[in-house]
Amino acid sequence: MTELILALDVTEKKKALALAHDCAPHLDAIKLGYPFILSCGLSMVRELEEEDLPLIADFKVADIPNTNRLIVEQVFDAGFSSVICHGFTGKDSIQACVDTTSDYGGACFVVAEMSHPGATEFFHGETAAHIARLAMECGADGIIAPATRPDRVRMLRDIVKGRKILSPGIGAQGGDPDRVAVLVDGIIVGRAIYEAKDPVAAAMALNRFRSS
Ligand code: 3DU
Repeated sequence: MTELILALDVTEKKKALALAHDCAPHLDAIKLGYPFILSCGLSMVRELEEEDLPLIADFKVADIPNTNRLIVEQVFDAGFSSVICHGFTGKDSIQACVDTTSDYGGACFVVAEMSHPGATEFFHGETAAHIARLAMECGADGIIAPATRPDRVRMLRDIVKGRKILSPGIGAQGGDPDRVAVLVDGIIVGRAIYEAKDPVAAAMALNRFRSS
């Protein structure tokens, strides 16, 4: 089963809530990040809880361990069920995110390699593999890996055996769901759904991977 996760990077409150509501039956989770939270407010997390879907906080937490802990506490107190943190900060910072997450019974995902072209300057090759290994050592629930590079996802899969890979980059960034969905546990899709003429139809079309 490959989950479908909507990246709700919509900055207009009414539109965001309507999109989430209409697409919800075809989704497994909703990912919220800075665009939505900074424009609409953290209190929106409680409003979105009505959709009865897990909410993932994509704040790419990347600070010293103590600050990471304080951030992750705020994330779970706000009503999220998962958090995404960066891994380049090193083992102690990842561990702080994982430990705080487990205090709340949530899930923590670590960005191993990003999906955009510039990612190859730093987040690539052995560095990404190293981050993925650290994430596993720290007890993270999984990693984020790029749908734009299925070969890299395949390589990272060997490291994160038994845990999850969530993968953004499908559609607007050029990733092909037919190539990636079989390799991962969840695809994260934003613009290909929320900018579509018919977002519900777009979500339904991507929903077909849930049985693959
Ligand atoms: O390109 P889309 O519109 O489908 O959005 C992808 C989402 O996933 C967006 O929220 C972005 O911030 C997030 N993301 C990546 O695209 C790539 C990463 O490596 C990590 C997160």
